[in-house]
Amino acid sequence: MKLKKYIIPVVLVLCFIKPLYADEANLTIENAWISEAPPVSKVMVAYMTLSNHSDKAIKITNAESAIYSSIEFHETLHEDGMARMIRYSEITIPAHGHVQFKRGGKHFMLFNPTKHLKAGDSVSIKLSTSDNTEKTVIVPVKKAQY
Ligand SMILES: [Cu+2]
Repeated sequence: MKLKKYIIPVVLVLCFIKPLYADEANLTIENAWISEAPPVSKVMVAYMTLSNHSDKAIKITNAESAIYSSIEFHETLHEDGMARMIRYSEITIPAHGHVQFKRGGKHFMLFNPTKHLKAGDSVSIKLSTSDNTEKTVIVPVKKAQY
C-alpha cells in the first residue's frame, strides 16, 4: 500500500499552513472604543484600528454583539459639504497593513442597544473573518469626543 506514506506528509503540511490560533497574532486590534450616546439613541458608533501582520489580506465579514441587534461597517463620506454614510458588506485589511475606524471616516454602526451604556461600561464584540476565524474584542464605552 504505497498511498499511506503520502498521507502523513500531507497532514503535517496542513498543520503548518493553518496553525491553531494563527489569527490571534495575525490580526490585532488597538484603540477600540464606543462613543457614549444619549439614552434615547437607537444607534451607537465604535472605532478601532485593525492591523494585519500576515502576508495575506484579511477580510472582516461580520461583527456581532449580544448588546446590539446588529452591527454594520460604515464610512462617512463628505461631498459638496454634505456628509453621507455608505455601508460595506466586508472590510479588507491589506497584508501588513491596517484599517483605521475613526471619527468622520470608517466606523462600526451599532444598532438598538439592549440597555443604556454609559462611559465606563464595556461591550464584547465578536469579529468574524473570511477564513472562518473569530476574534472577540472588549470595547470600552467612553464619553463622546467632538
Ligand atoms: Cu454609520
